Amino acid sequence: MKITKTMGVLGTAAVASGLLTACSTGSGGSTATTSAAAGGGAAASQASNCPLVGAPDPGNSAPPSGVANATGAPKLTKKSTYNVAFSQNASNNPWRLAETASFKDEAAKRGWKLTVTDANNDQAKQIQDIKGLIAQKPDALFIAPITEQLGNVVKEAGAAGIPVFLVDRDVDHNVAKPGQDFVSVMTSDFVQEGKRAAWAMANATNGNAKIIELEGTTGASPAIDRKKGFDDAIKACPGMQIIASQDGDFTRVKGRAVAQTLLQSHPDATAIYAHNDEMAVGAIAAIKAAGKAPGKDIKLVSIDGEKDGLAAIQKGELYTVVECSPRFGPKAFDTMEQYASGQPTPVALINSDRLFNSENAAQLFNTAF
Ligand code: GYE
Repeated sequence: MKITKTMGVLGTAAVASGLLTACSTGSGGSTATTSAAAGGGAAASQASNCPLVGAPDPGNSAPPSGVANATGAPKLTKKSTYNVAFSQNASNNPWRLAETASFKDEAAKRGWKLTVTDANNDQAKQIQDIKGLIAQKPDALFIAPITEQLGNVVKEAGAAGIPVFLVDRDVDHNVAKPGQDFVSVMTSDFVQEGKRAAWAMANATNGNAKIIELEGTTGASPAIDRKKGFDDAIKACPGMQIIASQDGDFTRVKGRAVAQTLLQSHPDATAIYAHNDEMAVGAIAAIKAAGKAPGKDIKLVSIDGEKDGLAAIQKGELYTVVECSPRFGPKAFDTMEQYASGQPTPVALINSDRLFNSENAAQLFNTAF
């Protein structure tokens, strides 16, 4: 949890750089955020003792301040074209595919050479992938670390003189130091995503919910922080409790299997908080298989903003999705060029994200991935 704290402080910085919105999905950015999830509302707040009910969307976290710039990381020489590499941790969901596509599109647009490896959701393979990429000596290395435990191999890349940029997940800063062992880390504010999800869940349930939580991959920073943000936020609501919480590995198949088991052992459950849309879509199938109605008997909230998530909102099965944009290509390469040109480069950059609900899911469907 030290990492989380560090990110909280560092995270305050990067939005101010002006680069940060580059990764948001299109021009909508944070402005597409709505003031309240569909349903809920002020009238509902009278019925429950939960301050989140009827409150406005907490939105994105405040623009960061006081983020250090990278000073001790390997230098990057400015060139007219670059040879870069991206270590992707998996290709098992639309989010990962959209992220890889964003890197490939952006490299093609700039005429850069890009090598992509896919660790197939396997930490040992990702470590080998990264070692292989280090041996190829790319100008810069982009890594989407599967868990926070990848600090050692990140450090190894830095020690080999390669500037490393972390995207979408973080590593343990006690092992690999931002601005030294790697240049910077770019993510959404996952704690804030968890808070927004809790707010949406409170409004979906009028502040009374027995919640099953489907966690992302154990040890992955979004899983740690989405849990923290949600769990902290619902403490204000005595009627909301997490009755079971288990790793669904960010996948549809596992999300469905875990939801099925937990719905059986907790027939009193009234809500599911899934750390990503894939697990929510899996859970919707499990709810139906259990003879219950998603969106009615069991309220669902999740995070990401994939097309299947927005489609589920339109069917009334999923209440709210907090966006987490996977489109890192432009921001990652802009940050790298900023660094190559010798300009101050923040060690942490935080995205702004939107919120999808029944009021905007149809309209924004084409902006989803
Ligand atoms: O939410 C999930 C993916 O690291 C932010 O990982 C990312 C998460 C994203 O597998 O769908």
